[in-house]
Amino acid sequence: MTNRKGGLSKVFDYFCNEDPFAEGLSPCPGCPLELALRLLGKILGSQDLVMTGTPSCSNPVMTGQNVGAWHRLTAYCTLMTGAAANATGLSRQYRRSGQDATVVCFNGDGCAADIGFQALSGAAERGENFIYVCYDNEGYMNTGVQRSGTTPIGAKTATTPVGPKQRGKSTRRKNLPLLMAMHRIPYAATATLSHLEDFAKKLLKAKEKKNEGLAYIHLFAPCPTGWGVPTHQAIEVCRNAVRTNYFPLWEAEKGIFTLTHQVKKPKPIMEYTRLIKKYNHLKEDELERIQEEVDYEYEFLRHLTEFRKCVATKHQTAGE
Ligand SMILES: Cc1ncc(C[n+]2csc(CCOP(=O)(O)OP(=O)(O)O)c2C)c(N)n1
Ligand code: SF4
Repeated sequence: MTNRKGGLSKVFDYFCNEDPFAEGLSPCPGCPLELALRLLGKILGSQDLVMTGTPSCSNPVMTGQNVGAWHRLTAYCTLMTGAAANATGLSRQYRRSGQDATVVCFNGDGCAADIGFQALSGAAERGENFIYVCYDNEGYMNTGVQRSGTTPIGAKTATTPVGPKQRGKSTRRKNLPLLMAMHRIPYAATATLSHLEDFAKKLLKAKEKKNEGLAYIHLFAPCPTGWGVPTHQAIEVCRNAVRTNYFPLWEAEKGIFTLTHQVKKPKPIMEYTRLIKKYNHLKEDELERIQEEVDYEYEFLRHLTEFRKCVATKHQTAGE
């Protein structure tokens, strides 16, 4: 694969390992889940990769269907409540028996932010040695598009309908990646599928950092079926999420934040919502409210990135 200048394309440099997945997985048409899992396998390499997950859209891909496996990795699926506890057991047992293993606990946001949050937070605090990937499609998609803690304000779902008495979800989304970074784990990061190099670098960093404690990646991914996104535009939606600062790309190492992609002139939130039917009902004032949420969260994040300088200055003053 070559880029426009005839050299090796940077992004393909990261995907040199063999793809451990079979051809033709079966998420819904246009779903970026297949891309996410294939790339994860190619980037981390299948040699020591152990996947674990819970009931969700990613589950059939990991467990296979009927008697057929869809990949050649070691995989173990468990209950939503205990996802991170299960990954803890796996990674500890591999270490105890002296086997190299990169345990990746791959779950939806319903599991990560709500049903399995207690186990995830506990694993972060204890410093367990695995990678947790939250595949954030902003709802419980596998069971019919119910709202989750990461569903944003205003979004229409099966449990936050639009009608005379309700205008989609009435409360704001839980900022799960920030909550995870606040555990001051060795590594927490956001990623999405329009910025593959960024995702690849973060996966490799997570693999390295998980030897010091939990590494967490929050992967933003639209659900074409549940959000009403045209099947060819999921990646465009990811890109717009970054361009509007709806989903900024950052990483935090032990609580020190860095933006990994700077957006010079952020687009208005309308650029993001316009391709997504779950926001079709929103009027101007409702969009303004979402814009305020985005601006607040981004400003908060920006202040966190400034904190790095305070820490550096303090150390310099102390002569370190
Ligand atoms: C404790 C528990 N509650 C509810 C369910 C039913 N259930 C199965 S899959 C699923 C949706 C999971 O949503 P999420 O984790 O966000 O993953 P997605 O389907 O969106 O990929 C639910 C609620 C369950 N398996 N376990
Ligand atoms: S319901 Fe959504 S997230 Fe699940 S497989 Fe279909 S498009 Fe993907």
